[in-house]
Amino acid sequence: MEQKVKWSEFIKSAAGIEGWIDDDIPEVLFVGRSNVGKSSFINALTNNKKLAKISSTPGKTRLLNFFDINKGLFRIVDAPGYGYAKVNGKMKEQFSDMMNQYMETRPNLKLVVMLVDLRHKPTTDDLGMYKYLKYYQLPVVVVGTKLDKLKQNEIKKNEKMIRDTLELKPSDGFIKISNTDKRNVNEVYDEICKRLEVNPEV
Ligand SMILES: Nc1nc2c(ncn2[C@@H]2O[C@H](COP(=O)(O)OP(=O)(O)OP(=O)(O)O)[C@@H](O)[C@H]2O)c(=O)[nH]1
Ligand SMILES: [Mg+2]
Repeated sequence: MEQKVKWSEFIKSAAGIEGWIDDDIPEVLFVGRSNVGKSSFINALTNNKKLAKISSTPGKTRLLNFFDINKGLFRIVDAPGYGYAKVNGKMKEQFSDMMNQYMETRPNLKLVVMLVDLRHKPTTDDLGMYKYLKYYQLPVVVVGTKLDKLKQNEIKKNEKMIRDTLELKPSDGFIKISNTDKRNVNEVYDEICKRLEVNPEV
């Protein structure tokens, strides 16, 4: 696979507004259920297995993690996953406060990539997240992960199930990927660059 991301670097983690970076670089927020493959995607895209931590204990991180892509072309913001049963009420509250604050007030936020597992019907949490993004009129690209786990005859069927369940708008992109075999990972990069109106060739 051609390597489109020539440079990537972990910048910092932040729990709230005091940790955000004060500049004009556009940010792409990655949201999705715990275990869907947000961190794996960041590693697949950057061809760096160690960049984002792939956690064996989901629901542990409560921070937003900022990554530089191609020296200031844009930043990826990796968010903790939602829908993890073991987080208690207090942690859930902290999570949503942090996420709401970021999504509702961050001027750098230009695009949200929402990841869903291609094998499953979107959950109530997924629906809630999608509705929330629409309510705040945030541009969304939906990325279906774990394409490698689907049988050929499930691909179209599952895409339709996800589109119908979320009631996807025609303006929202939908890209099916595998972080394992890297199928369509570069397509997500191209779509991000298109939405941000930045030059993908660096
Ligand atoms: N087969 C397959 N496995 C994947 C794919 N993407 C991620 N995984 C696996 O799914 C598990 C969770 O991946 P993560 O990238 O840590 O998921 P996450 O969304 O960052 O999870 P949280 O950080 O808990 O929110 C890991 O075991 C990955 O190896 C994929 O496209 N195909
Ligand atoms: Mg993660």
